[in-house]
Amino acid sequence: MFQIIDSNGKLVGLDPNLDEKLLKEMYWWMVYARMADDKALKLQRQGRIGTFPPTTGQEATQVGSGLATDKEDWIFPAFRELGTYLLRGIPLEKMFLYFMGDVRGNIIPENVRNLPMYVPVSTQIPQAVGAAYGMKLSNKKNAVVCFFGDGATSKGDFSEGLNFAGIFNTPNVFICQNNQWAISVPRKKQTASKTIAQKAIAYGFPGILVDGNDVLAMYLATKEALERAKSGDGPTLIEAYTYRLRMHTTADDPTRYRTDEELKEWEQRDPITRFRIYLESLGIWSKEWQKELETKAEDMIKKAIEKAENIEELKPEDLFSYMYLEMNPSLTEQLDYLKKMLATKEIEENSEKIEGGFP
Ligand SMILES: Cc1ncc(C[n+]2csc(CCOP(=O)(O)OP(=O)(O)O)c2C)c(N)n1
Ligand SMILES: [Mg+2]
Repeated sequence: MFQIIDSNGKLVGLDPNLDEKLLKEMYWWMVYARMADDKALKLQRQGRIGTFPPTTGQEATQVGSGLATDKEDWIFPAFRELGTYLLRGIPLEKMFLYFMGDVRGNIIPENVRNLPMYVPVSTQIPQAVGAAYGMKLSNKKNAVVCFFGDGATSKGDFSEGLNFAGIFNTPNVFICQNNQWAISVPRKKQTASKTIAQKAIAYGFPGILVDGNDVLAMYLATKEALERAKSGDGPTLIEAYTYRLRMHTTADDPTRYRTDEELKEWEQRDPITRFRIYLESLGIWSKEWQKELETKAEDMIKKAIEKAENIEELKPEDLFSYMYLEMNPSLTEQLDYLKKMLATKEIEENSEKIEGGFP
């Protein structure tokens, strides 16, 4: 397994000699994503957002790979990539809106090349391959990073997508966040292969098993895979070996299917703690800086909640607003019908208030 720093924050691989600014940025995004995740869980428990899939424990996978991308690259996500979303420039209030069930959470800023979340497991994979093939045909020098979980690898879309990518040598980087569980199904019930990374061999391109809790290893592995993709050398599969420290979603109770010992073991490998220790050994981390980051994150999270909770309410007509740029005749007819219905309802509501009005 490719690793640069171990669970104790000790350098075990080649020193990548990354500049201090980048190291600090890595730490910041991980702290921000963890704190946003904490807050989202609380908001769900207070009934202020709906069902939500926490990312705690997987920050290094998401931040390391995300920071290796260029603005021009595209991201096809699953639904557990909060860290990548934030660092690519999607405001946190969008995430809150999404989990409040507000469609505007899915509207990605124009300059951000991230697709909205894909909840249907694995469906993003063939689409990410198609997009990359299109880029190849039009001689674009960018790449498509596609995220999915260990559970996604047993679906047909995974095989079809990776097979196509291998044959057509598409500029794809596939990142499997192997967090050991697909809801209550353990990784060993997903595939009989020893690793997920090795599946790449059968599709005819490289696969690499990476410590997904090591932000430096994830950064370097993704950077190299992106360089391969952009220089025409084709796809790479990265298996990010990590762990979901919390529940699958807020509707799940993991104590019903996994042990305390397992959880405790993985808590020892926390991606943020180990990176903090490493940064401290370089003289980059201090208590004061930590406080500074936490204050900044708290403030940003507070503002994001305020924005999401105070957004103008959607009107029933907005059901039609976001699917097509121009509506087709059948939808126009349906919208007219809805408007008439709403108008009638208004008349009925008013009539109840008028003495002698229709009951
Ligand atoms: C096609 C499809 N089948 C089933 C589900 C229900 N479902 C949601 S997440 C999930 C497990 C996904 O596991 P994994 O791919 O490992 O991702 P993780 O949740 O661990 O991040 C399932 C079965 C779904 N969303 N889509
Ligand atoms: Mg999983």
